[in-house]
Amino acid sequence: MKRPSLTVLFMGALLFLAVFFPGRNYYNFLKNARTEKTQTETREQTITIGVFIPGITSGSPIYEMLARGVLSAAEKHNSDTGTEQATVTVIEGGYNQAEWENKLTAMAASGAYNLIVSSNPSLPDIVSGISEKFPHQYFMLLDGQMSGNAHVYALRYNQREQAYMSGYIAALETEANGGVKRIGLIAAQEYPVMNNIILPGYLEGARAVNPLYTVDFRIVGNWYDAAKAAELTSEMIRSGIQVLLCIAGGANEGVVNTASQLDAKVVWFDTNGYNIRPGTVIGSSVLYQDLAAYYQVLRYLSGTLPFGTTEIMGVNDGYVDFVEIDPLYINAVPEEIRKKQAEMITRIRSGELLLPE
Ligand code: RBF
Repeated sequence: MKRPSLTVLFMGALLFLAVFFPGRNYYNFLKNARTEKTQTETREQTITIGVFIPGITSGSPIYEMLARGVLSAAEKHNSDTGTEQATVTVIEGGYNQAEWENKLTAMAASGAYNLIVSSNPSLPDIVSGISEKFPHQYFMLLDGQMSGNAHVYALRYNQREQAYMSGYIAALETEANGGVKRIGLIAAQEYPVMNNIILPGYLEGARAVNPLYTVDFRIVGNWYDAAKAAELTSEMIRSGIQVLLCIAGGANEGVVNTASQLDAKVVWFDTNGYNIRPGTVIGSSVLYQDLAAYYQVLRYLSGTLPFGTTEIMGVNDGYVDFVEIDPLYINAVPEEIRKKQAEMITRIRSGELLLPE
């Protein structure tokens, strides 16, 4: 009888194994091992970033910039590395501020995020408690201040400069029309940065034009009630105010609509607002929070973010600005006023006018 060749014996053995041990055969084993390896590698390589919006993104320029900046940084990182390594999830905390701590705690407790990014001056207090419970969680807090925690990086803006530039243009415009030496500020709520930096900076800017200026400061009570903001605006305009600064998120709409109906002017804060109502918006004192989020997230992704510190960014760092190069600004504001505003900005840039926080 002819002896079976070695190859035939080997094939027979494989067939036997495949038929009688289907779940354990070598091919399945290899396939599983490969899948497991891929999953492990993916798990190790993915960098998950959770963005917590303390409020609602839409209508709040500072949050729109935050989300945009983080998403762009992840895209840039992924395209540079040719991977899908960085992923971003945006979670809105909503307008009920009492719920923010629980929502943020849930994000940290889930362990799903290598980094949690958020923004506003109330976050440091909330995060210091959460950080004690989840000491391995890393945070990036923009528009806030928190130093000395090795898992938290913070960045805030020089809002004395931002508010000063707003007060200056508001007073220049009011002066040009004559009338009461009073400008308006409509804020959604009171908070330390508002009361101790923005309001005094706005007044300081106006008083640099004329020391007799005062500010009529009114509070909406939340970041969304445009009808209430409209009511406050019309009261203020009827009392003689011609220019108002609004810092009220979604409620700003009520200020702009009413001002344009009653022929008053608005100074916009945080983003370029000239196109929101051309001719009514006569100033835009901006923060480049989109750039801040973008660059700081890229720094995080490259492992160079200085956790444990707060960085303060102002006009001369390129993060605070007053938008002058915009046809809508040029159309809305007489040259005489634009010239004076430009001179003041030049004094800040040259260091002649120092406005440290
Ligand atoms: N700014 C917004 O534009 N929208 C908001 O919903 C919003 N919510 C805030 C909630 C709290 C508790 C605090 C302290 C600030 C909030 N801000 C909000 C203001 C924001 O941090 C910043 O001061 C202003 O945008 C001016 O730059």
